Amino acid sequence: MSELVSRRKALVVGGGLMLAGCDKIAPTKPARKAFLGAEGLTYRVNRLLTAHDALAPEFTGADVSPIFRSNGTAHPGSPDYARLLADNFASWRLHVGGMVAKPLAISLDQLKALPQRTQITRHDCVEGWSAIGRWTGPVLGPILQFAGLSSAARYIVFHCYDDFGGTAYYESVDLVEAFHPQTILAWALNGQPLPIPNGAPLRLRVERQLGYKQAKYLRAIEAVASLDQIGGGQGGYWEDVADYAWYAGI
Ligand SMILES: Nc1nc2c(c(=O)[nH]1)N[C@H]1C(S)=C(S)[C@@H](COP(=O)(O)O)O[C@H]1N2
Ligand SMILES: [Mo]
Repeated sequence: MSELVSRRKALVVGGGLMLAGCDKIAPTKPARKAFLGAEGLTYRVNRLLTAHDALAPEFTGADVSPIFRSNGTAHPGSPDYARLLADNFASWRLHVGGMVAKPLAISLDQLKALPQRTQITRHDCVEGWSAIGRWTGPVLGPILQFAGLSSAARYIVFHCYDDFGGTAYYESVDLVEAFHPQTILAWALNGQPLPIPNGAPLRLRVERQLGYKQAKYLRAIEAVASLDQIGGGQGGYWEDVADYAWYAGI
């Protein structure tokens, strides 16, 4: 943090000096404000990416598991989900809200029209099984930026369609994971639309994290400054009910 402050100061001084040289040809104040605003955002996003950029291992097509088993919910039981399924998710929307300037409601077709990433990764469940799958979908970071993520947001919460005994499944990650290049919203597994047991129509893949973070049946994404008011306050369904660690890497 202190390094961040001192580097910011250095940049402010640098910007000031540079602009001081241009005093005679341009009004300095508005230019300086614009420069610092854009630089501040880019710098912070860059800092998040470069300080925590380790990639999860990726595999080849030959490594893909013949069967990718299902765990937890295999079919959300709610009438809402049944209705979405009935029209093959044509009326499904991913809501992006909370601390964003431009809340979004994105259709499956719109998600598929974005630049896609495909990655073959290993899923590790804490219950003691693993499977390798090929996942395809848009990278999450640009979607958050497009929605105008507030600079006061600290966590991204994923709300799901399924529940256990009336408690909805949810998960959350910090901005380092949210903007990681392998964090995608997957609509395909092994080249096919997600099967219902694996989270149709859309699930999170946050590849440096364990199985329970890979939220299935996505309904909404919410940017928040604190997790205190979400669910039981521990950042996820299993974190709330079974003391799973909020951040436990593979
Ligand atoms: N919405 C939702 N997401 C979920 C779960 C769930 O029950 N509901 N189970 C989690 C757990 S513990 C694991 S291991 C993986 C399982 O994903 P799979 O069913 O595709 O194997 O999904 C995770 N995401
Ligand atoms: Mo799991």
